[in-house]
Amino acid sequence: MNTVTVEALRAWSCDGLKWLSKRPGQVISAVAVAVLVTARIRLASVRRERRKRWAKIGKDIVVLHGFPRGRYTPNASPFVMKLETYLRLAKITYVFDDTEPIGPKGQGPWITLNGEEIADSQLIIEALGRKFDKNFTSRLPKEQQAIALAMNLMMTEHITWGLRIWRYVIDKGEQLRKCSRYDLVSELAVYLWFPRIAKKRAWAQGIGRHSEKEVEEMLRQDFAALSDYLGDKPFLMGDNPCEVDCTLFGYTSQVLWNYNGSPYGKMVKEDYPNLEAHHTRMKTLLYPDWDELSSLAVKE
Ligand SMILES: N[C@@H](CCC(=O)N[C@@H](CS)C(=O)NCC(=O)O)C(=O)O
Repeated sequence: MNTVTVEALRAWSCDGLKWLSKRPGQVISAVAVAVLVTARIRLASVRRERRKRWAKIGKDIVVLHGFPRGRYTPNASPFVMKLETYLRLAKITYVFDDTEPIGPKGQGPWITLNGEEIADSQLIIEALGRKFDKNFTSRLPKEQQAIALAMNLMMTEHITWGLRIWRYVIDKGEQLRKCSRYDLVSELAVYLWFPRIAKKRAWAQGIGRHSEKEVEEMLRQDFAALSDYLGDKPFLMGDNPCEVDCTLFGYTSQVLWNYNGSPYGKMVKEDYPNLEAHHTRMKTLLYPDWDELSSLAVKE
């Protein structure tokens, strides 16, 4: 390069820098956009790679995508617990993955099976039941099937909301953070974002319009109904566990282990001891590795 060209380049870059220094806002925005675009491209490529890996995991092996393991329970989400318990009850081979807990419908859990993604614990259980011929409820008399359906919905569409109110609105995620092992970003989300979101959603659902005491009483009625129906039977529908027992176990796992300071753990233990006994029965039957799964998070 001759001297004239070098001088021209120098003058040009000085002009450029001067031009940029007069527009700090535009420079910051351009850098921010570039960082965001790069991050999105990188994330998309990481997600593609993960999916390739999950698709190759093995024929008919379920990849269960859930939230990170809990400190006291295998999972702090009742829906993940419900699904994992079903997989164990049905003896379906699965691997647990917590790298992407939120699935294609914007919630967790979800699964990958032979490269196909399925979301929603209930739809997953139904799909697996059909595929592996493991629909336990369908073998029951119609009357019991109807009761199982109603109890399942009472838990997933009613008890869930009451528990969310306690976990996020009353307790502001404090116990959830204690019983989970989240990374810093998730911890911040639980602390700053979840309580606000949960409050809005609970209001929209309707339960958020009631007082704390009213919600507690509603949940007491739900637990009482479950306890009355269970009675002296080992499982809700009789001598053998079925899908609705997995749902109940998902919820008792939360209230008995992850809701310290709430009225619900005490309620189940003291007023509905057959629900606690059901929890222990399911845990003994299906989670011989409960301690390893839960303490795994603590030891790591
Ligand atoms: N109907 C869904 C409910 C799952 C659900 O509510 N998951 C919660 C975690 S326990 C979730 O992902 N919440 C995030 C959100 O709704 O934005 C199922 O049965 O899987």
